Amino acid sequence: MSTARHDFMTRRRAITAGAAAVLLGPTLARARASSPTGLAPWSEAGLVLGRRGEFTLADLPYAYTALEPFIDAETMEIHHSRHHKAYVDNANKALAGTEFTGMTSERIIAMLDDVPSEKRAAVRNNLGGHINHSMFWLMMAPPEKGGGGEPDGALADAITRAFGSFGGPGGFKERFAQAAASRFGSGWAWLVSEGGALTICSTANQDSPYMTPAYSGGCSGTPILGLDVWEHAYYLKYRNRRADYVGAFWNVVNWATVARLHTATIDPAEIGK
Ligand code: MN3
Repeated sequence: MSTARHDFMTRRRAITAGAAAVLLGPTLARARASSPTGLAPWSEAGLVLGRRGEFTLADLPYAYTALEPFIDAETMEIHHSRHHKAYVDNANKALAGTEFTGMTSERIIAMLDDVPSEKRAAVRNNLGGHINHSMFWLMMAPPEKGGGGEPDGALADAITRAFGSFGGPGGFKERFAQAAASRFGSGWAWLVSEGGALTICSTANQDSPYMTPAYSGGCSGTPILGLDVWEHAYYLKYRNRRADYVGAFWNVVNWATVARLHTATIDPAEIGK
């Protein structure tokens, strides 16, 4: 690996590990204090490949019914307890006996070229699915617990700088919805940050902005907001009306979490605070 490449990967790993720490917030501080394993603190939430070679499926931080009527309980239950669980189980199968023990999911998917070729597709799809969904659940909140509304502070300023406005014509919401609508088949729409500068992009299947551009289709950076546009995420309630699901999503976006993730991409010293 060249020095420049190595520096890039080291920086990238520091940033991605920090994003996981910020997502989990105070839980991590408790985990750090009590963890007997010596693993990174967010291991308690399943984002580190444990010494037994296993990721775990964390409980949602709210009930399956909590995002009603915007996202229905049956969809949430199937999505989390079956789809996400399958990604966890299959990622564990693929990574069993490999050298990645103790690494975060974000770090492993950022180094797919280092994964043995016969396991690479399984790791890309299933570990990608695990990290994407782990973040997705935390990027939403019930409206009575802070979901919806609009961002403020530095995040609002960055959005205006990048897209002209939050909700105006041609602004952030319209462009993000367009990215979600135009992703053909299954995938994700993302708001990503590089050093605080924001872009909107989308990935296919379970590819992630944490992956290198060759895998992410050029949608790279630290994801701070993601929307699952697989049919399993909306079909029970919205049928083929993906745009209606995207419209409903704005009612449950956890902007406080998005803002913390954004801050961490500007100032890594904020990591873990
Ligand atoms: Mn999904």
